[in-house]
Amino acid sequence: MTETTDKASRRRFLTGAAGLVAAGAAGPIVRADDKNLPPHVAEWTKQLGEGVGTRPYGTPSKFEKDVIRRTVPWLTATPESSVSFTPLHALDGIITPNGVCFERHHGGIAEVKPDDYRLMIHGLVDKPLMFTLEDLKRLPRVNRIYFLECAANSGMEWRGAQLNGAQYTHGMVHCVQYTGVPLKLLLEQAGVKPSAKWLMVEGGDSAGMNRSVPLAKALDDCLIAYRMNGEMLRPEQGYPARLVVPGWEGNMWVKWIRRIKVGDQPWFAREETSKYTDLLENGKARQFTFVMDAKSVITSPSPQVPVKGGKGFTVISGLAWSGRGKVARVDVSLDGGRNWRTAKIDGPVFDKACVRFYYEFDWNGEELLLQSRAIDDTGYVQPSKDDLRKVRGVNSIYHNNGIQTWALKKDGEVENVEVG
Ligand SMILES: Nc1nc2c(c(=O)[nH]1)N[C@H]1C(S)=C(S)[C@@H](COP(=O)(O)O)O[C@H]1N2
Ligand SMILES: [Mo]
Repeated sequence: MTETTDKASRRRFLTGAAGLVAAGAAGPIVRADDKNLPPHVAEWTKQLGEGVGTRPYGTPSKFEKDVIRRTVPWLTATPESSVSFTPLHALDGIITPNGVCFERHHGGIAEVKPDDYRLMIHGLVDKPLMFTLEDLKRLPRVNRIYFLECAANSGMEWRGAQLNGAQYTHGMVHCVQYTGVPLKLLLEQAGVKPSAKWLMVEGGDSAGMNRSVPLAKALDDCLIAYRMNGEMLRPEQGYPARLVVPGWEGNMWVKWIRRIKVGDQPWFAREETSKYTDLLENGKARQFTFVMDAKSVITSPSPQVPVKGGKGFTVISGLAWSGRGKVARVDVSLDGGRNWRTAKIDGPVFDKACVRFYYEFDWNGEELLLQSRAIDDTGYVQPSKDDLRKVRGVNSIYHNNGIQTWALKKDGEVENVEVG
């Protein structure tokens, strides 16, 4: 077969197949270096691949090397007290792969030796207890899928559109399956005294991060988790054990957890009252804003993943979550919030976990203003950024769950914008 007839027959083949493919996705493939494309035998088909055991702990394909946690260097003074963001734009489904879960540390990653790990429970208890990691693993365990969102997620967006990418505007969230011991079980073993109302929870990192957690929450659904997505916690996520506080702000999910002191009032660590409050317009501050309200974001298309191939059949994909319960519905708008349509939720819907939503439509190639809003099973509707500013002002950093707008331009590029 000569080059010319070869190309011509392939073109005929592609034209014939085009009807099967959604509009916009297909087009004649004409490339100079087409030796890997049908009807040729691709280079990877002509030789044996690497054998088993050459990759004892697998990593993603080298062609996915850009799907990584990223930082915004100007956000913080030091990398030890900083944040890296989940590449939400490049993921799908509801589970965040362990290697790309965002990290937030105040004193760097503690490298805790598992044999030297201890969890102490003391204070207003009948019997102070000390658990080793092996002790924790001997106890009954549960598996739960929960999102974790830093209270500062979207914090740079209070005064207007800032960061160009879902990874940066919304990437301080992850959702994994935890395996661990219900905290209730440990507290029951210690025997909590009737006067007890609060726990002081402390981490073993150099920040000695500590937080006050109401006893009622601890007895309700908190876990001492030692696994995520089946494997042991990653060092970045608190190896070998962390507190899981479902639906509540990330700073309470103390990593490398080493101590729980039971008390009758909140502890209020040095940093806690000063930092984790929301400053309002009138100079007052919101406090005890533990729950993360319903929120959503379109992850694709978004600034880091423009629409390729022009108009035609297009899938909008996004994530929604609520710290108050289940996501009941997600709406999508193509016109900046004037008209809303119900999105399709696909995959499991768990309490206080992310859900994946899709909206499929035929893009006419005109500019659109893409938005999503989450509605949870308490009836709460995710507010617009302006409605949120009316009650909170713009001075706070925390708890920005306003509706995100992406402008989809005619050339397929996407930009972070605000609508009035
Ligand atoms: N010991 C300890 N626990 C910690 C922190 C910390 O710096 N030290 N950071 C907290 C904050 S502010 C958040 S948002 C979450 C982040 O969890 P991740 O790193 O698993 O994403 O951990 C929390 N737990
Ligand atoms: Mo956080």
